[in-house]
Amino acid sequence: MKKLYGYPESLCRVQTKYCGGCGHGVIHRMIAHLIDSMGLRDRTVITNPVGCAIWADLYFNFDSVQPPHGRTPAAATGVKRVLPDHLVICYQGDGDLAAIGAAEMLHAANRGERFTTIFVNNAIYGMTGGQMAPTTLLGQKASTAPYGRDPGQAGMGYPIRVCELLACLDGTRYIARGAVNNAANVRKTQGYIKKAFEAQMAGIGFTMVEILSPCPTNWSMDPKQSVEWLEDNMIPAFPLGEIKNTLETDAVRTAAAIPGGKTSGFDAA
Ligand SMILES: Cc1ncc(C[n+]2csc(CCOP(=O)(O)OP(=O)(O)O)c2C)c(N)n1
Ligand code: SF4
Ligand SMILES: [Mg+2]
Repeated sequence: MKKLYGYPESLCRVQTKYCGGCGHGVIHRMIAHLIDSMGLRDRTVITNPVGCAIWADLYFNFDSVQPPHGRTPAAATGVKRVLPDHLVICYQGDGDLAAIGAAEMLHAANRGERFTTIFVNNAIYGMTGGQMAPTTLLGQKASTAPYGRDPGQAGMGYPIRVCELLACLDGTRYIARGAVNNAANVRKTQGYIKKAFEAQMAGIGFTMVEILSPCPTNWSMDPKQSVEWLEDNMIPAFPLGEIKNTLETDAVRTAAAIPGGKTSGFDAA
């Protein structure tokens, strides 16, 4: 009998601390499944964020590093440079990546560092109780924006579209945005992550997959409402799809530069 679904070896068999309906758990599973299928569990290092995913080292069954808040791209840079044959994953929330760690991410991407960022955008600071993040939508309420985000209010500004921002940097090679609102999008997002991981292992430069993810607790919704809110509000503001993809050209260039090098297929899903 063909086994269609199983518990990934790259996930520990423990109960998570994530709230019901949180997207982090689904995203962990996608990553774990891909690492198993690529046979990379012994050659993977993840740099965990400060945020709700700070506990990721309890859940992933491979090596991890815990840098301070927002400093994961700097740590991932060091790990990847020392261990170039490893898969290095820089896991970040929107507060971690786009607020306190914005400079680290921008410069790591611009330098074309060869790790893969998994950017979990839930439009809020989840761990600390729902403060406004750089990705909070216009009009969206947060504990620090109780009347909704208003660009006319001092200091609030506009939601940052991180993929589009990083796509214009010459150091970036593959930038995509997915979501975990339904099975079809989970599958599509897993395809994006697969492409990014394969590109990294082929030695091609900076790759990132942003994932729109519900935070029912801080959005004050139940899990079903939070998925609907994500579909009605987040997806229009942060369009899904591949934002930048130079992999085919880069694969040819990389293969040409390595004696006996081969191009690798970047088929999604
Ligand atoms: C230097 C520093 N400043 C602030 C904090 C408090 N802090 C912890 S997590 C966090 C934001 C997390 O939000 P996000 O990155 O979006 O992750 P989420 O919990 O939403 O997944 C903040 C501000 C901290 N731990 N360290
Ligand atoms: S607070 Fe939000 S991001 Fe954190 S575990 Fe709960 S649902 Fe997930
Ligand atoms: Mg967040």
